[in-house]
Amino acid sequence: MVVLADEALDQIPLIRSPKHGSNFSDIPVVDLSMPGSAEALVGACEELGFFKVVNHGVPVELAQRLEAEAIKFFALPQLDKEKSGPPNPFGYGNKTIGPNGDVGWVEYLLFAITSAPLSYTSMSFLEEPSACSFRSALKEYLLAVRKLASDLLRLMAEGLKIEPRDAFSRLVMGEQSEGIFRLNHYPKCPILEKLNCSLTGFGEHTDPQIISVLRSNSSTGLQISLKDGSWVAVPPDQESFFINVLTNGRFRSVRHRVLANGLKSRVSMIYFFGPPPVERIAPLPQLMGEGEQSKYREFTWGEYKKASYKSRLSDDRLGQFEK
Ligand code: GA4
Repeated sequence: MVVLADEALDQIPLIRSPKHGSNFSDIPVVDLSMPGSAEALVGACEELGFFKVVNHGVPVELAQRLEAEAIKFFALPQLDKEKSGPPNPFGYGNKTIGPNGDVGWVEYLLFAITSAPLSYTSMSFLEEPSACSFRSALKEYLLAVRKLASDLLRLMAEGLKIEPRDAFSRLVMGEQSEGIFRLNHYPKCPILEKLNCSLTGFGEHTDPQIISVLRSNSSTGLQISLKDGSWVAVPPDQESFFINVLTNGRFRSVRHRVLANGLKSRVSMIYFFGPPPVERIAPLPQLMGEGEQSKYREFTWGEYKKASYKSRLSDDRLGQFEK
């Protein structure tokens, strides 16, 4: 066992993997400017549940502006940041993830997002007049990414030949739909340089929502798990978005984690799109084969979310709804 002489690190699992794990060059890429992008998107969802989007129409500057604001916030004295926490579940969090004992080498801001009209949970630091540039960067970014998610969900319906074309997008764009936005900062950790391992930044998990849109700076760290259970590193690309999708069993939601290698800090921003709490989660009849039964008993997003918050990050959250 490796013992780190830093109390703050004691609780965080170390992962014995080479610092710069092998890069995975086969991440499916969906180019929104190309004909056939709907089919490419469906293929990627079936195969991996994870893909990269290019030519997405979101100006790179929007993400860069928000990233710069986030860096300013995370550079504040710890006590100032903590005025916006602890997350219950929204607010500023440091090392603790969720309510059930998960920890990681990460600090973050979690916002609840309502879609129509767009609004987000307030936090103590956002009330300051000096947070005006943060607020405007956040709003513009959320609006642009919301449009991207809606385009992707329409394209998915097109690729699956589902009518109406907004069958998926309306689930997550309505007044009652529940979005979450997460700004993560994985700080440098110089002590790791000497060890041939990484710290868990964000432990392995699947996202409970329907679609998540991730953008990070150019630091490595994100890994996904392939069907054979092996972990591969996703090469960072600050100009693209990485998409994680879940739809009722036909598409899988990819298991992923973030490692903090200690050398360079990583900043990521993820917008998670969920439906309204009363929405029933069930396979679309159009996607079921003849005589095929759903593997799961019926449940609402509200019930699923409640169960999620009782779980640990790495738990199989769908398992308890199996028939
Ligand atoms: C994983 C995906 C999102 O980051 C998140 C996470 C949430 C949290 O950080 O509060 C959860 C986690 C996530 C699933 C299980 C529960 C809830 C932490 C946790 C242990 C914001 C989300 O919606 O679910």
